Amino acid sequence: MNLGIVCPLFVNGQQADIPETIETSSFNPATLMWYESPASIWEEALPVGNGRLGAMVFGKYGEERIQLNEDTYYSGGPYSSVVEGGAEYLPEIQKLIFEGQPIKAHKMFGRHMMGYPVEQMKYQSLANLHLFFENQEEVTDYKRWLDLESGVTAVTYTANGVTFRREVFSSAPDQVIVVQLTADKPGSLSFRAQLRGCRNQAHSNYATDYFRMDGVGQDGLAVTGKSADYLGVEGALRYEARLKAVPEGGTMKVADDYLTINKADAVTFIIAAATNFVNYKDVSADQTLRVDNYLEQVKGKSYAEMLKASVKDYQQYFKRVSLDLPLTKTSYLPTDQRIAGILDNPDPSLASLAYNFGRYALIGSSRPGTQPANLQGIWNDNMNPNWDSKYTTNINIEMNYWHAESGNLSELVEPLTTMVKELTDQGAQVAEKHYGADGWVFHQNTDLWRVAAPMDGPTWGTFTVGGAWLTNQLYEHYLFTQDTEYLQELYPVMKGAVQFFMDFLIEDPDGKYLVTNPSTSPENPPKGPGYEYFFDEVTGNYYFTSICYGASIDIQILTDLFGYYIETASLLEEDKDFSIKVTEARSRLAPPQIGKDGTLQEWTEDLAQMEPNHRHNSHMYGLYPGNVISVKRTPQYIDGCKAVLNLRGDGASGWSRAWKMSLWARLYDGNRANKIFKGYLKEQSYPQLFALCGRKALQIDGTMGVAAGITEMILQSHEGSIDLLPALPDEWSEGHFDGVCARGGFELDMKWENSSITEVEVLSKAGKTCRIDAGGKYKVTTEGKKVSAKTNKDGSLTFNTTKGGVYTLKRK
Ligand code: FUC
Repeated sequence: MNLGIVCPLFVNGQQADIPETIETSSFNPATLMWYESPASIWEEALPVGNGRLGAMVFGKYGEERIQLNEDTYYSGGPYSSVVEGGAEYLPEIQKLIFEGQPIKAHKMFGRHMMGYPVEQMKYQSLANLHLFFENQEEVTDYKRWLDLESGVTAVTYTANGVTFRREVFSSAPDQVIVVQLTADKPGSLSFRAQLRGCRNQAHSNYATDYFRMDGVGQDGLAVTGKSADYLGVEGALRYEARLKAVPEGGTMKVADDYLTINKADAVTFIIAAATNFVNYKDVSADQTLRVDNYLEQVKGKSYAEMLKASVKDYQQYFKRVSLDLPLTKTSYLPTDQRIAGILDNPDPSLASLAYNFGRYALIGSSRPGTQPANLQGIWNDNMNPNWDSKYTTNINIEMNYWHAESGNLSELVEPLTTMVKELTDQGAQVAEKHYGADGWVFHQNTDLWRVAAPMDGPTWGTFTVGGAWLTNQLYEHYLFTQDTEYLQELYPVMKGAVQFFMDFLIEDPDGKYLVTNPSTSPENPPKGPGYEYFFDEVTGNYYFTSICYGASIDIQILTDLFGYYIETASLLEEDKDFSIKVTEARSRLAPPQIGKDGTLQEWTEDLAQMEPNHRHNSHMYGLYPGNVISVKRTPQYIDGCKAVLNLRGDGASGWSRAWKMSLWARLYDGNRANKIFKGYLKEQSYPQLFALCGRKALQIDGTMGVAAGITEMILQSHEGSIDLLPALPDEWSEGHFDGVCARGGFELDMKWENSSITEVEVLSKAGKTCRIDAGGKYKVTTEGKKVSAKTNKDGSLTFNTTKGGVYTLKRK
């Protein structure tokens, strides 16, 4: 079978076109996505991104569309959602909840404790580049692909005897998107280009944005505009996207807002874009000057030079890790066919591709200095995107970063760290004004402007642990890197998060435990006394309420947070007295409980499920991504966890399934995790492996979460040791995983055959003691010399390491 793919490979840094076949098989199905037809909808287009600038490339003939994003282009401007006076209602709300009157409590919370505006700003599409080619109604030999080795997407086809090719990438070093058009016959490139702004759709009542499309000189196009006013927040962003064309041969003309190329041999487009955003409080930059500077910096650079720089930069991240799983014949099919056939045709290597794409998506949407990856990373073509394409933190944004540390992409967590630090600003005001508490608190939604108050309504907005969860997530950065300077930087964030809960926690009605109140187990209505779907006279709508006290997720998140805080305060020798109080409070947090039905309770009270197969797995936080429940340390809860997961089922939204993969992996059931993965591919994945949420929303959390799940199936490190192949599916019987990271500052290269480890190489980045369970007996050496290793009761090995040392484990 000759695939006829002309795939961009890089040999010694040089791009080379090499036709690949399954026989020669240097085309790697774990890093190449390819298709035989263009994207028919935006959700099928192929993404490129440099953390700040994103593009979705349709790969169409006749009329090509390249949709563009800039990561700060949100509606509105600096604003606050803090509302004065809510704190005085808190005791009454708490009382109502303890007395079993959730609907009254819900209404009171809704009227007095919500932030305003009650929703957030939206991330919007910047522009679209359209290319109009004549005589391209029919084409042959069509292929488009995304090469994860280089970060370049391309399309090629033949029309009227000429083979055309376009390549697109988003360069981090040059901060521009580059498009190159070529043809195999000189003088064949004739087309018109237009850069179009995006108008807010009519149903957005609050939108008063504007944009202009213009030609620029003899070789350019521009779109300039202002962000939308929204929910009473004035659009304070100004933006500019500019395209500069560099043709080879032929002629070029700019008239009105079209750029026309006639009979060129090749054309390079450079697209620069910027807004006036400086930070969440400051929009004083000059977007035009920024664009001028970006274009000035690439002046005179050839396409090949820009490509080489971009690929080199991208590969410093991507090449750190490689995962290979068994290839089958199916692995060589176009990616959409591989996905469509996954339930019938074994193709373990598709998991490698999904893993690699999860890393690709993070490299493309979160770089030091950019915004963190939002619900859609940075890719969004809609002026009213699903859930505003912002930051939802009752699962989604945390999930975006689950694979970052193990996936050797530690630096890419920086935007999240910065966001959390910035959230403490309004977060401290919300703590004081809404709760009368010290420290800082953040709920379930935020946007570019870092609002922190309860949002969307009490059913969602009573989630007080969004900031605590994010803080735990950032602590993982320390666990993986052992970077104490980072811990020092994080300490005020951790302390502030703990301070809030030390004030907010309250004794439960029996005076036994400390609990949160109000609380919610995200978006899941309990069934129990007082819990009904109810009619609200104010809005005229039916609602359900999830308001309660002591949702298990809160307690588990706080168990981790307080534990991490106590360890950190001791390590950094800070706040001894406060730390003692936190230790006491931690010991009084309600423990995990098994309910009457044998499941792990979702609430401190043993309430039933209104929706047993709800997509959120909130009370499983402690099993994953948290570290409260584990097979080895708390076996008494494991049957209850399995019962929850069986009740939830293996379906639901993309991110829900991704989460279940990791949960089953932590329960050591790799085959179940693999089954869920395949169902995810089939039902909740777009053809380029972006995840779906439900029926049609593209959401990137599932994409990232799946990469984390695949990792947990092959390597875990939350039990105080590095556990290899803890949940390996039967189908993944052979493989290697190189460059993967574990807690304690270790980086591993591992290889397995017949589902058993054959060889492991451990790089110790922090010089810590290494405890590792590779399943069997191993000889440890470093630089050819034997290392003395202790065999523990559970069969794992412990040996000392030095910083920078490489240790080889060979099966005895
Ligand atoms: C959570 C989920 C929804 C969606 C939204 C962005 O609230 O419950 O399914 O993913 O985030």
